[in-house]
Amino acid sequence: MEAKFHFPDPSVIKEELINKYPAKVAKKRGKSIVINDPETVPEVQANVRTVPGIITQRGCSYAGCKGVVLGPTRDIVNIVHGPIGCSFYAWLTRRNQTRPESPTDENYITYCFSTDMQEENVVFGGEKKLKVAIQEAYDLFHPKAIAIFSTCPVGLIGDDVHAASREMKEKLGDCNVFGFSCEGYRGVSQSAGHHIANNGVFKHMVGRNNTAVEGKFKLNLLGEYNIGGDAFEIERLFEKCGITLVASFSGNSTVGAIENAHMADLNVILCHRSINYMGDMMEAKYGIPWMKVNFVGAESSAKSLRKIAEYFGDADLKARVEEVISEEMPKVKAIIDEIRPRTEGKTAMLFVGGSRAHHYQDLFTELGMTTVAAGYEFAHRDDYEGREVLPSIKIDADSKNIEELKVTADPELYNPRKSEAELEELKAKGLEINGYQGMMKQMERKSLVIDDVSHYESEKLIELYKPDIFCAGIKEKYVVQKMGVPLKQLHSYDYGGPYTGFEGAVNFYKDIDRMVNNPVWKLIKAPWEKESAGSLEASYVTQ
Ligand code: CFM
Repeated sequence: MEAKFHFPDPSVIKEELINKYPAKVAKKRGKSIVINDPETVPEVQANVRTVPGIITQRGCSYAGCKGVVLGPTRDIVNIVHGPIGCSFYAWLTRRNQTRPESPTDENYITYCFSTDMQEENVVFGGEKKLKVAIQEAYDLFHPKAIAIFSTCPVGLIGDDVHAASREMKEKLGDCNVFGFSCEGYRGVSQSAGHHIANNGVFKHMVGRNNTAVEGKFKLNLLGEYNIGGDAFEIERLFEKCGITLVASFSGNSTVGAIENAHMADLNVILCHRSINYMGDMMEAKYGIPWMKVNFVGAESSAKSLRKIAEYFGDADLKARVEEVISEEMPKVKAIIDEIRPRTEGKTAMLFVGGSRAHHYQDLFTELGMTTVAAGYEFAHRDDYEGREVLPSIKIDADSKNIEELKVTADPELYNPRKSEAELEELKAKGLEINGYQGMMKQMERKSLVIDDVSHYESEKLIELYKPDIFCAGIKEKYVVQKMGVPLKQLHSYDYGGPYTGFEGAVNFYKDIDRMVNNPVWKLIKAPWEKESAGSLEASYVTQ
């Protein structure tokens, strides 16, 4: 397909992005800014430390562990061991929704639990305070599980959150207490926290309940955190198709479901970056294959449902999936026909965490828009180039910091759900079994792929391409909008969503239409359009 957008010479753009940096920095950033070629995907430098002084979009390891992976499970009491700020900023800030089965069911998501570490605890140790906090939470709520999250000072002073958790677990008897060494500095980004969280959830939760689950087609949904209700829409589709969702990791999920997850026959992975470890470990221990799916985009949702039906290889399920798709698609098509003439040919840039910068390109394609530049904050090379590059990824000191669990087949529970031959057959049918192609093969030639984009680079990109929409987060939103370009938050969805499945696609089309066709943006003069552009301006208060 011919690109609708006429790409400017990307090497000139790349030069513009880095030429103001000191030579050493320019050299380093140059490796993370690549010109895409979907046929021969170039190597992207990813998952390396951000250059000090550069304004990054990234967060910390604690954010990835507590906020991202464990946070959305409603009946775990998540205690943050550390000063209050870390807890406060992880409290309800991700819009992950949950739906308890009854009004009396446990739901701690709205709470903010912290040990509120003070100077005294930093100097003399915080374990005593932590144990008191665990006891207090237990006495108040009697939860099934309490998880402890370490913030930076905890690692610095050497509090042993694991020993404290073990001691309290034994003392309490009917409450699963476990800790995470997910101090903010554990890795170069949130990504380290995802891995630490996967290890802990696998060790302390999965496999604790061997009760068989009823249902013919049983799967787990991995890497779906129910932001803006995304998981609800996927659950609706599964239910319509007759697919049984055993556990979701971890949007709209519960401790009980996760403990029972190994009874499923398939893991489908949405966000590869945050949870691929869980897929691999469950495959090794229980023989459950995983498959990459994408429920962002109407076409992708249809494709993913078909892949699931193909995996189970059941004629009735395949027929039911086709029925559901033909029930759902007409309303999507009707909206697309109305909106697409207004969005066709427009351009988008996406700079988000570790998977949405890829997935949301499908929705823009459905709107006839071109993604001119995209990148992840903290993904690894496999999320860009595809999992086939995994063996060639160099393990550096930062990644060595994070434990790689040695997982072997469970002597009793290991049961390969598909034989090698069956898996090969499914792969031949185009199912990405235990695989992920990454973002770049789907992007146009000459588009830019940028890892850990800096604030300066984003401003330059906007100035040079003047995209019709920029997708990022709250930190970027108002700066970008002051430049006359609407910004769609793809972390929190602003106040919108869900954006998954068919209903979600319709929501997204409408929101994007409203944003890119709003005349208000033309009334704003971007800094470089003002007369004084070029001279340095500053405002300060004088007496
Ligand atoms: Fe996965 Fe996520 Fe994302 Fe992510 Fe995140 Fe997120 Fe994200 Mo914000 S788990 S990598 S660590 S899809 S919180 S729900 S939106 S950066 S692109």
